Amino acid sequence: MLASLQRRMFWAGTALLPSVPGSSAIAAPAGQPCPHTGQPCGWQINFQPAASPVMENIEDFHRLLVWIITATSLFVLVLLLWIMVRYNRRANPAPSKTEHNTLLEIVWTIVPVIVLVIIAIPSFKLLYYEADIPKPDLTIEAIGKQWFWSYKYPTQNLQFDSLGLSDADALKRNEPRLLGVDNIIVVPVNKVVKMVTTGADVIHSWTIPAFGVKMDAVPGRLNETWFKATETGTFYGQCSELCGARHAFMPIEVKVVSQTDFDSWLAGAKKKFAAIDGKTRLAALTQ
Ligand SMILES: [Cu+2]
Repeated sequence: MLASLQRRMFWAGTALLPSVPGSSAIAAPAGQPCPHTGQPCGWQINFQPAASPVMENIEDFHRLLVWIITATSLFVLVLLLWIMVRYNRRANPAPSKTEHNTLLEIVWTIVPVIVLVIIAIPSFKLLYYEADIPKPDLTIEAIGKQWFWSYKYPTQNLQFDSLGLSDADALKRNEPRLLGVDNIIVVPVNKVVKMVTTGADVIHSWTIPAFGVKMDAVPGRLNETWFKATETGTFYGQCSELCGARHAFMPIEVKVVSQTDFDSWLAGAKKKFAAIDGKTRLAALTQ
Protein backbone atom coordinates (compact mmCIF):
# COMPACT_ATOMS: atom_id res chain seq x y z
CA MET A 1 0.00 0.00 0.00
CA LEU A 2 2.90 2.32 0.78
CA ALA A 3 4.40 1.56 -2.61
CA SER A 4 1.08 2.37 -4.23
CA LEU A 5 0.93 5.68 -2.35
CA GLN A 6 4.48 6.51 -3.40
CA ARG A 7 3.56 5.77 -7.00
CA ARG A 8 0.55 8.00 -6.84
CA MET A 9 2.59 10.85 -5.38
CA PHE A 10 5.21 10.35 -8.08
CA TRP A 11 2.61 10.41 -10.83
CA ALA A 12 0.94 13.47 -9.42
CA GLY A 13 4.36 15.12 -9.78
CA THR A 14 5.12 13.92 -13.30
CA ALA A 15 1.63 14.95 -14.45
CA LEU A 16 2.87 18.54 -14.32
CA LEU A 17 5.72 17.99 -16.75
CA PRO A 18 4.04 18.44 -20.15
CA SER A 19 2.72 21.86 -19.16
CA VAL A 20 6.32 23.14 -19.14
CA PRO A 21 6.95 25.42 -22.16
CA GLY A 22 8.86 23.68 -24.92
CA SER A 23 7.67 20.26 -23.83
CA SER A 24 6.14 17.64 -26.03
CA ALA A 25 3.66 18.49 -28.73
CA ILE A 26 2.11 15.08 -28.04
CA ALA A 27 0.45 16.16 -24.77
CA ALA A 28 -3.32 16.67 -24.91
CA PRO A 29 -4.66 20.24 -24.67
CA ALA A 30 -6.41 21.17 -21.42
CA GLY A 31 -9.73 19.42 -21.03
CA GLN A 32 -9.03 16.86 -23.78
CA PRO A 33 -8.71 13.18 -22.96
CA CYS A 34 -5.10 11.99 -22.69
CA PRO A 35 -3.74 10.29 -25.78
CA HIS A 36 -2.23 6.90 -25.04
CA THR A 37 1.43 7.81 -25.23
CA GLY A 38 3.01 6.20 -22.18
CA GLN A 39 3.68 9.57 -20.59
CA PRO A 40 1.83 12.04 -18.36
CA CYS A 41 -0.39 14.65 -19.98
CA GLY A 42 -1.92 18.03 -19.11
CA TRP A 43 -4.72 18.04 -16.50
CA GLN A 44 -4.27 14.36 -15.83
CA ILE A 45 -5.59 13.37 -12.40
CA ASN A 46 -5.47 9.61 -12.68
CA PHE A 47 -2.85 7.00 -13.55
CA GLN A 48 -1.35 6.74 -16.99
CA PRO A 49 -3.21 4.04 -18.96
CA ALA A 50 -2.01 0.57 -17.94
CA ALA A 51 0.21 -1.27 -20.41
CA SER A 52 1.13 -4.35 -18.34
CA PRO A 53 -0.75 -6.95 -16.25
CA VAL A 54 0.85 -5.63 -13.04
CA MET A 55 -0.42 -2.12 -13.73
CA GLU A 56 -3.90 -3.46 -14.56
CA ASN A 57 -3.93 -5.16 -11.16
CA ILE A 58 -2.75 -1.97 -9.47
CA GLU A 59 -5.61 -0.11 -11.15
CA ASP A 60 -8.14 -2.71 -9.93
CA PHE A 61 -6.82 -2.40 -6.40
CA HIS A 62 -6.89 1.38 -6.66
CA ARG A 63 -10.55 1.26 -7.76
CA LEU A 64 -11.43 -0.88 -4.71
CA LEU A 65 -9.65 1.61 -2.44
CA VAL A 66 -11.46 4.57 -4.01
CA TRP A 67 -14.83 2.90 -3.28
CA ILE A 68 -13.87 2.16 0.33
CA ILE A 69 -12.44 5.65 0.90
CA THR A 70 -15.51 7.33 -0.66
CA ALA A 71 -17.98 5.21 1.34
CA THR A 72 -16.08 5.81 4.61
CA SER A 73 -15.84 9.56 4.02
CA LEU A 74 -19.55 9.85 3.14
CA PHE A 75 -20.55 7.78 6.20
CA VAL A 76 -18.48 9.98 8.54
CA LEU A 77 -19.84 13.12 6.85
CA VAL A 78 -23.45 11.97 7.34
CA LEU A 79 -22.76 11.14 11.00
CA LEU A 80 -21.21 14.56 11.59
CA LEU A 81 -24.10 16.39 9.91
CA TRP A 82 -26.65 14.33 11.84
CA ILE A 83 -24.96 15.13 15.17
CA MET A 84 -24.61 18.82 14.31
CA VAL A 85 -28.30 19.14 13.43
CA ARG A 86 -29.96 16.73 15.85
CA TYR A 87 -27.77 17.19 18.94
CA ASN A 88 -26.83 20.86 18.97
CA ARG A 89 -27.64 22.85 22.10
CA ARG A 90 -30.79 24.41 20.70
CA ALA A 91 -32.33 21.20 19.35
CA ASN A 92 -31.32 19.11 22.35
CA PRO A 93 -31.23 21.32 25.49
CA ALA A 94 -31.07 18.42 27.98
CA PRO A 95 -28.16 16.17 26.90
CA SER A 96 -28.15 12.46 27.75
CA LYS A 97 -25.69 11.35 30.45
CA THR A 98 -25.03 7.98 28.75
CA GLU A 99 -21.32 7.01 28.89
CA HIS A 100 -20.95 3.52 27.45
CA ASN A 101 -22.69 1.43 24.90
CA THR A 102 -21.10 -2.01 24.72
CA LEU A 103 -22.74 -3.03 21.47
CA LEU A 104 -21.72 0.20 19.75
CA GLU A 105 -18.13 -0.12 21.00
CA ILE A 106 -17.87 -3.68 19.71
CA VAL A 107 -19.30 -2.63 16.33
CA TRP A 108 -16.94 0.31 15.86
CA THR A 109 -13.99 -1.94 16.66
CA ILE A 110 -15.02 -4.91 14.55
CA VAL A 111 -16.21 -3.05 11.43
CA PRO A 112 -12.88 -1.23 10.79
CA VAL A 113 -11.06 -4.55 11.33
CA ILE A 114 -13.27 -6.14 8.67
CA VAL A 115 -12.61 -3.22 6.31
CA LEU A 116 -8.85 -3.58 6.84
CA VAL A 117 -9.02 -7.32 6.14
CA ILE A 118 -10.98 -6.59 2.95
CA ILE A 119 -8.14 -4.25 1.92
CA ALA A 120 -5.32 -6.55 3.11
CA ILE A 121 -6.30 -9.64 1.10
CA PRO A 122 -6.09 -8.08 -2.42
CA SER A 123 -3.13 -5.97 -1.23
CA PHE A 124 -1.06 -9.07 -0.34
CA LYS A 125 -2.18 -10.80 -3.54
CA LEU A 126 -0.93 -7.83 -5.53
CA LEU A 127 2.37 -7.68 -3.63
CA TYR A 128 3.00 -11.36 -4.36
CA TYR A 129 2.00 -10.91 -7.99
CA GLU A 130 4.54 -8.10 -8.34
CA ALA A 131 7.29 -9.90 -6.42
CA ASP A 132 6.92 -13.39 -7.91
CA ILE A 133 8.72 -13.02 -11.25
CA PRO A 134 7.46 -15.37 -14.00
CA LYS A 135 9.99 -17.20 -16.17
CA PRO A 136 11.62 -14.34 -18.11
CA ASP A 137 11.90 -14.21 -21.90
CA LEU A 138 14.41 -11.38 -21.63
CA THR A 139 16.60 -10.05 -18.82
CA ILE A 140 17.83 -6.47 -18.70
CA GLU A 141 20.12 -4.98 -16.09
CA ALA A 142 19.67 -1.29 -15.32
CA ILE A 143 22.60 0.37 -13.57
CA GLY A 144 21.88 3.82 -12.16
CA LYS A 145 24.80 6.22 -12.42
CA GLN A 146 25.20 9.90 -11.62
CA TRP A 147 23.47 10.88 -13.93
CA PHE A 148 22.44 8.42 -16.59
CA TRP A 149 21.43 4.78 -16.91
CA SER A 150 23.59 1.96 -18.22
CA TYR A 151 21.76 -1.05 -19.63
CA LYS A 152 22.99 -4.58 -20.10
CA TYR A 153 21.26 -7.33 -22.05
CA PRO A 154 23.44 -10.08 -20.52
CA THR A 155 22.20 -13.00 -22.68
CA GLN A 156 22.47 -10.95 -25.87
CA ASN A 157 25.88 -9.62 -24.84
CA LEU A 158 24.79 -6.03 -25.36
CA GLN A 159 25.58 -3.01 -23.25
CA PHE A 160 24.95 0.71 -23.70
CA ASP A 161 24.46 3.99 -21.84
CA SER A 162 21.24 5.98 -21.98
CA LEU A 163 21.35 9.73 -21.30
CA GLY A 164 18.55 12.26 -21.06
CA LEU A 165 18.28 14.55 -24.09
CA SER A 166 19.06 18.25 -23.90
CA ASP A 167 16.02 20.50 -24.53
CA ALA A 168 17.29 21.30 -28.05
CA ASP A 169 17.78 17.62 -28.94
CA ALA A 170 14.37 16.70 -27.49
CA LEU A 171 12.70 19.29 -29.73
CA LYS A 172 14.68 18.07 -32.75
CA ARG A 173 13.65 14.45 -32.19
CA ASN A 174 10.04 15.31 -31.20
CA GLU A 175 10.63 13.72 -27.81
CA PRO A 176 9.01 14.99 -24.60
CA ARG A 177 11.22 17.31 -22.57
CA LEU A 178 12.98 15.65 -19.59
CA LEU A 179 11.63 12.25 -20.64
CA GLY A 180 13.36 11.47 -23.95
CA VAL A 181 16.74 9.71 -24.00
CA ASP A 182 19.45 9.26 -26.64
CA ASN A 183 19.65 5.46 -26.54
CA ILE A 184 16.24 3.89 -26.00
CA ILE A 185 15.73 0.46 -24.42
CA VAL A 186 13.84 -1.80 -26.81
CA VAL A 187 11.80 -4.82 -25.65
CA PRO A 188 9.49 -7.25 -27.44
CA VAL A 189 5.72 -6.99 -26.85
CA ASN A 190 3.90 -9.60 -24.72
CA LYS A 191 7.15 -11.03 -23.38
CA VAL A 192 8.15 -11.23 -19.74
CA VAL A 193 11.05 -8.86 -19.13
CA LYS A 194 12.99 -9.26 -15.92
CA MET A 195 14.62 -6.02 -14.79
CA VAL A 196 17.63 -6.28 -12.52
CA THR A 197 18.53 -2.93 -10.98
CA THR A 198 21.62 -1.76 -9.16
CA GLY A 199 23.40 1.51 -8.44
CA ALA A 200 26.99 2.34 -9.33
CA ASP A 201 27.36 5.28 -6.94
CA VAL A 202 24.24 6.29 -4.98
CA ILE A 203 20.66 4.99 -4.81
CA HIS A 204 18.59 5.56 -7.97
CA SER A 205 15.20 4.09 -8.86
CA TRP A 206 14.04 2.62 -12.16
CA THR A 207 10.42 3.40 -12.97
CA ILE A 208 7.89 3.10 -15.78
CA PRO A 209 4.46 4.18 -14.49
CA ALA A 210 2.46 2.58 -17.34
CA PHE A 211 4.04 -0.81 -16.49
CA GLY A 212 3.46 -0.40 -12.73
CA VAL A 213 7.17 -0.88 -12.12
CA LYS A 214 9.35 0.95 -9.64
CA MET A 215 12.51 -0.60 -8.24
CA ASP A 216 15.32 1.02 -6.28
CA ALA A 217 18.80 0.71 -7.79
CA VAL A 218 21.00 0.30 -4.71
CA PRO A 219 24.82 0.13 -4.82
CA GLY A 220 26.12 -3.33 -3.87
CA ARG A 221 22.74 -4.96 -4.28
CA LEU A 222 20.75 -6.53 -7.10
CA ASN A 223 17.02 -5.84 -7.01
CA GLU A 224 14.61 -7.58 -9.34
CA THR A 225 11.27 -6.73 -10.82
CA TRP A 226 9.37 -7.58 -14.01
CA PHE A 227 6.94 -6.33 -16.58
CA LYS A 228 5.14 -7.66 -19.61
CA ALA A 229 4.28 -4.84 -22.00
CA THR A 230 0.91 -5.66 -23.55
CA GLU A 231 1.06 -3.15 -26.38
CA THR A 232 3.61 -1.61 -28.70
CA GLY A 233 4.61 2.03 -28.29
CA THR A 234 6.95 4.24 -26.33
CA PHE A 235 6.78 4.47 -22.55
CA TYR A 236 8.53 6.95 -20.30
CA GLY A 237 9.68 7.10 -16.69
CA GLN A 238 12.19 8.95 -14.55
CA CYS A 239 14.77 8.16 -11.92
CA SER A 240 12.61 8.19 -8.79
CA GLU A 241 15.13 8.37 -5.99
CA LEU A 242 16.74 11.73 -5.29
CA CYS A 243 20.29 11.03 -6.48
CA GLY A 244 22.04 14.37 -6.75
CA ALA A 245 22.32 17.51 -8.87
CA ARG A 246 21.12 16.02 -12.18
CA HIS A 247 18.50 13.68 -10.72
CA ALA A 248 15.82 15.29 -12.89
CA PHE A 249 17.85 14.66 -16.04
CA MET A 250 18.15 10.87 -16.11
CA PRO A 251 14.85 9.74 -17.63
CA ILE A 252 13.93 6.27 -18.84
CA GLU A 253 12.48 5.48 -22.24
CA VAL A 254 11.30 2.05 -23.33
CA LYS A 255 10.18 1.19 -26.83
CA VAL A 256 7.94 -1.85 -27.13
CA VAL A 257 8.05 -3.50 -30.55
CA SER A 258 7.17 -6.81 -32.23
CA GLN A 259 9.57 -9.74 -31.83
CA THR A 260 10.75 -9.33 -35.47
CA ASP A 261 11.49 -5.63 -34.96
CA PHE A 262 13.23 -6.46 -31.69
CA ASP A 263 15.49 -8.99 -33.42
CA SER A 264 16.50 -6.54 -36.13
CA TRP A 265 17.08 -3.78 -33.52
CA LEU A 266 19.28 -6.16 -31.57
CA ALA A 267 21.43 -6.93 -34.60
CA GLY A 268 21.94 -3.21 -35.31
CA ALA A 269 22.42 -2.26 -31.65
CA LYS A 270 25.33 -4.65 -31.17
CA LYS A 271 27.31 -2.80 -33.83
CA LYS A 272 26.10 0.69 -32.86
CA PHE A 273 26.85 0.40 -29.16
CA ALA A 274 30.23 -1.28 -29.52
CA ALA A 275 32.16 1.64 -28.05
CA ILE A 276 30.04 4.29 -26.38
CA ASP A 277 31.09 5.83 -23.12
CA GLY A 278 28.38 7.52 -21.02
CA LYS A 279 30.83 9.44 -18.83
CA THR A 280 32.39 11.17 -21.86
CA ARG A 281 28.99 12.05 -23.27
CA LEU A 282 27.76 13.35 -19.90
CA ALA A 283 30.80 15.61 -19.69
CA ALA A 284 30.06 16.97 -23.20
CA LEU A 285 26.41 17.55 -22.25
CA THR A 286 27.17 19.43 -19.03
CA GLN A 287 30.05 21.61 -20.24
CU1 LIG B 1 19.10 8.80 -10.28
